[in-house]
Amino acid sequence: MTIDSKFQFSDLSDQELLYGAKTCPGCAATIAVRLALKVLGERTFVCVPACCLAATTNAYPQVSFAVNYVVTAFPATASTIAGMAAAAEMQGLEDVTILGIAGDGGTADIGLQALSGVCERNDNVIYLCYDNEAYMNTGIQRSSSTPWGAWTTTSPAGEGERGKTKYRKNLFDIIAAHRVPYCATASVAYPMDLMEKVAKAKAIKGARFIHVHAPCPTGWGYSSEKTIEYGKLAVESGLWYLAEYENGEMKLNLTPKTFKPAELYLKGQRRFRHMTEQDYKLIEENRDREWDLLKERVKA
Ligand SMILES: Cc1ncc(C[n+]2csc(CCOP(=O)(O)OP(=O)(O)O)c2C)c(N)n1
Ligand code: SF4
Ligand SMILES: [Mg+2]
Repeated sequence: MTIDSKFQFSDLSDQELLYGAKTCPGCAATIAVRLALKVLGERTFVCVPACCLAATTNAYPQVSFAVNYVVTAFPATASTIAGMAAAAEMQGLEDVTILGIAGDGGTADIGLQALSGVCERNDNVIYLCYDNEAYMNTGIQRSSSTPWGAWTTTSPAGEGERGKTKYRKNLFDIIAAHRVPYCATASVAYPMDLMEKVAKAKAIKGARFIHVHAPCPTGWGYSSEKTIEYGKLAVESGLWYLAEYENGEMKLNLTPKTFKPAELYLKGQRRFRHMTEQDYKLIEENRDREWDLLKERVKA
């Protein structure tokens, strides 16, 4: 499945603004950030909270970001970038992009209140959430973005326990409900679509949010060369979707005619290895309910 993207390889800068990060091989978080910075360019001021990205891009005396970069407290990405945007405005810096980058825990859980404030005030920032579906940096604890049934150290699976017992929070819907100028989901497995969305966000003023699905070989339990394969399978099986909210309207960038079986995505990952046929079925039923709701909103 491909998406018609206006973003072309010829648009791609060969300038590297993120390199030397000490992430695990196959880490999608760094792929997302590297691609985003290629689009945003060197006049970008970045803020990252405690998360894998912060832990792996500051191995003293090295810093992996070749742009201005600050690390903030776990809940404070949105409030820090709000302050950075205000400072940039006071200094008359009109050619800069203020970019917050945080994990799913830092965004959907502890950072959500500050992010809601940014969206409500329509602060002039881009917020990119790389979603590896758990708190990876601290040893794989569940977040509100961890999918149903996934094993984590705080949602165990085994005798009588079936992994996470709650469905994930829909961050895209939450941010869109703030009526921000631009909000999108993306995946590292669809890099042109991801970069087109970053380019679109760059050209818009106000609060912009991009939620990037970011497979994690270490936390999900698969071998590192399969990151893009799993990213694609998530979309092809309908367990992640590519969408945009712009000018008050929701749009799907890719609608699979038929979904691949969820089992294809789930069965090779260690975090789902306890799952049964019945679990796959429940996941597909929930997927279908979610897609029905999604299609209704796109029609409206
Ligand atoms: C107030 C506070 N609570 C807990 C922590 C410990 N902590 C640091 S990073 C992290 C998890 C981050 O998860 P996520 O945002 O999903 O990023 P990831 O590690 O997955 O990249 C936690 C719990 C902290 N730094 N500050
Ligand atoms: S644990 Fe996952 S998100 Fe963290 S550095 Fe390793 S691959 Fe990347
Ligand atoms: Mg995470």
